[in-house]
Amino acid sequence: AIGERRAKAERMFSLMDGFLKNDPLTLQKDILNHVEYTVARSRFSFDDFEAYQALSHSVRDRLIERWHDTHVYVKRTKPKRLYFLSLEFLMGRSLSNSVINLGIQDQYAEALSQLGFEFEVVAEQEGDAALGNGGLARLSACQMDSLATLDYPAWGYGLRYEYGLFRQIIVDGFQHEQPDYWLNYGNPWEIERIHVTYEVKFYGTVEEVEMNGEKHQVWVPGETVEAVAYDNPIPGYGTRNTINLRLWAAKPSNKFDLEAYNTGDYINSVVNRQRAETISNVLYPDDRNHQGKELRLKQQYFFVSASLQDIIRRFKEAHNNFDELPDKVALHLNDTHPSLSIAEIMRILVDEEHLVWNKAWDIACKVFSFTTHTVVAEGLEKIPVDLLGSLLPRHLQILYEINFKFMEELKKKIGLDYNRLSRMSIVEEGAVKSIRMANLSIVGSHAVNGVSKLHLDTLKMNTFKDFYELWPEKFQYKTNGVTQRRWIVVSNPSLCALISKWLGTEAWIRNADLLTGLRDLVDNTDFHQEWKMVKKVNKMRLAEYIETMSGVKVSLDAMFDVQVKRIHEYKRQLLNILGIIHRYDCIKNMDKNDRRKVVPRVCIIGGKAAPGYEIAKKIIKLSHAVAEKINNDTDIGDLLKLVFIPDYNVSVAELVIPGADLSQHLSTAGHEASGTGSMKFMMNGCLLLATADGSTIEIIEEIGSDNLFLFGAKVQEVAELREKGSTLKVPLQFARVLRMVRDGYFGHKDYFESLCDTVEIGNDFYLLGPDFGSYLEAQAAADKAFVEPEKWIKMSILSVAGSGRFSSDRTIQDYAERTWKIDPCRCPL
Ligand code: 9GP
Repeated sequence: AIGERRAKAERMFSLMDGFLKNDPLTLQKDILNHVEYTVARSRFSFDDFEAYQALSHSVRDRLIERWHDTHVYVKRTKPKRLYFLSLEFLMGRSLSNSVINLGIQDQYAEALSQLGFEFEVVAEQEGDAALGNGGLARLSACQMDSLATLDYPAWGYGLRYEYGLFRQIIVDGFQHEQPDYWLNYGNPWEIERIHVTYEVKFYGTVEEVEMNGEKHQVWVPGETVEAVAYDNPIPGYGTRNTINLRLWAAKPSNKFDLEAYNTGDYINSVVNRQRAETISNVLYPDDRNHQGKELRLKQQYFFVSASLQDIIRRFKEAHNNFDELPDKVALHLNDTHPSLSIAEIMRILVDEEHLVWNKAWDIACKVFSFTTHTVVAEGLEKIPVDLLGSLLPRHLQILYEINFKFMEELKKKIGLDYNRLSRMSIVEEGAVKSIRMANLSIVGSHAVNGVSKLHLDTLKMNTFKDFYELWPEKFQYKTNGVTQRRWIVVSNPSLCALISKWLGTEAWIRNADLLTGLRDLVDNTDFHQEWKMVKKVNKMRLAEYIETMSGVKVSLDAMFDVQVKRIHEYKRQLLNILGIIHRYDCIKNMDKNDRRKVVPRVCIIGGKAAPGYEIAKKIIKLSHAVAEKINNDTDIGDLLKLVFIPDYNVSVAELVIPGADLSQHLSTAGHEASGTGSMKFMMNGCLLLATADGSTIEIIEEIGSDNLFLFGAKVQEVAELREKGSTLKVPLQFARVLRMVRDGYFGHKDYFESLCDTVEIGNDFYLLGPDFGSYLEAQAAADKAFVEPEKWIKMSILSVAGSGRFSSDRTIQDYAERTWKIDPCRCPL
């Protein structure tokens, strides 16, 4: 039989032309073939979008080849594997990133140009895959890129939402949400795996049965849905390794509801089956509040169940003993969204594989690790027990059992300290009895990670203090990072070329620490000239975009000052807008002479507000109202402009970030777990104006406080300031600009009243008033530096030079070595 198999394999191999070739001529042929046979258009007549479709299919062929090789190699070498479980991945576009990582961008550009197309124009045809909300989701995408590049044997698991994050459209300055049915035009980057399906069960009852004289709990489900796998190959850079992001879609199960069919209720039974698909329909658009929604819980379990079935099946193919699971499998919980995995793995091991509880629990605790992305306890997920018990009755029993055993252990350690016991319990008693997902994740994981040093300190001292005191060794931090492949190579090709030219190598693309080499060039005036040109090119690109989007013409000589991120009170976009009003007010009151000294600014704000977050929506409206006033004031001219960039997403970020001179990160100290936008901006030579929050503290360690503009209360001062309440002193300028808004200077007097109330003395939780003075000082320092171009350029170079530490490669390597204990597994060329 082996001989037969080998003969067959040899024959197959002889039928192949070997691996796909990457010379421009072959690529042209491939593109044309895909135009004709995949897109089914005539190869003599196709447009940019059809060219994009054909091109991406030809790239996909190459990805699949490497994906297969990686898969086969990993299967053969059997290393310990990482499975990264995340309900959100904000991938953005794939084309440019893929051809760059495959190392065939130039060949494709040439191939397309010979066919009469331009690569950049064709690449613009791609829509964003927005299967996530904000920081957490984009971080997952960066980490996938790093896992592949560093050759780790890893897979991501998530959900294939049919509607990604809503599209933001602005009508009269108000945010409206439109569904993002991103699959409308097909998705060439995914591979539907019709043969990889699992049944996922919901509802029903638990029955006790006796087997071999022992009692067993058997879950008799009330509804079954099918999970179908969609694979998304993720190529590494400078390696053949291409890993997999497996996303699940819900389909009606093939099990027929015979009774319904027999009673002749055919239409209703089809409609009921169709309901199954709603599970993976839509991404929840709120980035931190998911409390108590049945569909959300269904999504979580659906993705957890399908992923674990898949992982366990793969493990069992190669092993016949669960003792080996912790040596072969690491399961990472990206926030609490996948934390039901802990109960699910216990159900599988105990109910299905018949392991004894303690053994199963020991295995579970060894395989799971957990990262939290939140700061405040109120932001942590809780699931009402009633909801969980009805949807997943067996899991509720398991969760109670986990908690019971944990509480017994705890009592032995801390005695009958009931307050502490109740704080640490997985089950929260109270008006709505709930399961605390963070407590579950901590109890069931061997490592709990914060996303910056400061974040970990906050977790240790406040949020998870009780747990830290119990298990100090579990708590670690891995400061976030972003991938330089996406955030320099793809989004800023001119800077990429400049860095490679002056460092004399492209090795920094795989090893961002090499960027420190730029420090040696900080005084080189030739280098400065080229640096300046790069920024100018990117500013031109951004200015064109702004004009197309908003009709506002902006001057390239102005400082481009950007704040783009989700709109949240704690991120303090309102502080920025009030600062802009102050600037406007000052200019209006200046004479001609003083106006000559003003540094012209283009203030750019962008970001989405969760659809139900009223105050955030008012902030968006205020920025439009202020923009209208300022931009139409001919007396001010180019001295100040304000633009709101609608529908901020990954591909818009790729355009905005390289063009920014200054970027603002204004969170009240202690509220941003890490922040990753700042890292992208610094990688692009943009200076930061920031509070000492999240990973900014580590950015300061790296580039020095002289190379950014720091302001605001420190984290240790925040509580004291809050305690002062209505006795707090705020600068007169703050009271003045707030009054302008209240008095209707920008219209909509009544509408903005409640927004102004949130920052009035005594009510100002995020401390805009107390921080306003130092904010204005930092802004003044930025103006001063901007008019000394040499100084500004040096600061800009040093920012990029110090950004290597904030590469997601560093983060991932740290996780791999200290938490997951996995080794690279590099597929031979
Ligand atoms: O708010 C945090 C942000 O500070 C952090 O950088 C990011 C990645 O760790 O996660 C964000 N959290 C979320 O997006 C949702 O909690």
